[in-house]
Amino acid sequence: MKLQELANRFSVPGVRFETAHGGMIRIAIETAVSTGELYLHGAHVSRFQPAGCESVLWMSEFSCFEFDKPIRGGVPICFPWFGPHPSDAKLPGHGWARLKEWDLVGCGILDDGGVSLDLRTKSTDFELSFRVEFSKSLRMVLSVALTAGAIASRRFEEALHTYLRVGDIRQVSISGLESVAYLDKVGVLAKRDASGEPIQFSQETDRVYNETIDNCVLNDPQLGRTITIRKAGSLSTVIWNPWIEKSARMPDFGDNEWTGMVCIETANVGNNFVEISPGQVHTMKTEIEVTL
Ligand code: TA6
Repeated sequence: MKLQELANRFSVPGVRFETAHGGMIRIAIETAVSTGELYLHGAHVSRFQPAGCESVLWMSEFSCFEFDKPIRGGVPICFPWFGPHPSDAKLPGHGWARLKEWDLVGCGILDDGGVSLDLRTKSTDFELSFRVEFSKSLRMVLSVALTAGAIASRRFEEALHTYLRVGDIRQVSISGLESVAYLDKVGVLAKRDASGEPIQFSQETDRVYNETIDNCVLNDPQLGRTITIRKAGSLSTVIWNPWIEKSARMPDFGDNEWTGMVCIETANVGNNFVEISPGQVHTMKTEIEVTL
């Protein structure tokens, strides 16, 4: 749907449709409770800022805005696999959902004056719905069903790969996963016991915590805030900071940007894959809330 059609069909106070980087259609939200942005490319939330707070999501200054590439930062939707494809290296990392042009199918005003957006996309096998609520907090709901006529169940992995802005990664801590064992993906894949303490960062960190329904709290002394990441329908949480060498290897990630971000990803990956049968809908939710 073109810009003018969108504006005509979804005329809601505080919602603006614009052509942004790379000619991509971006939805800009500006209300009394928060501001935000979402690209139809990948249904990619790229900005969220509650009133009275600094921006919450991190975006790379070097992100590509090309239709065959993912946007770097914000909240990429990883689906139906996480990381490299298990058997075909030619397929895009983290699946195809973040490379699709999603359709906006709904736009409304929330009780608190925020804005809700409803987006959809599909493939041969799956139908995806994504609801984003730009409220005092950022709420995202990813729902997955099999396409009509499916006769067999199918498995998938998924992640809302949220990039959060931090003052300095070397000063932050993440609580909520102290009692959860994890898969360490840095170097040789290794299972690690629960650390028993909040996560702090002094090197490249790439961890998959499985069998956890716990919320996480990011404590950022430099920005003087905590960010709570709540979740439902998710058994995995992924924690990532690329640190120095990996940042330098990524063309869409500035060499010095690693100090200002951390990923806390609400997911179902690895042994926590999801399997749904025809007629079933699986929903994964996350809420990101800032406390000053
Ligand atoms: O979620 C962490 C991770 O799987 C890392 O291993 C790193 O590859 C990151 O995702 C970013 O992946 P991308 O394909 O977006 O560069």
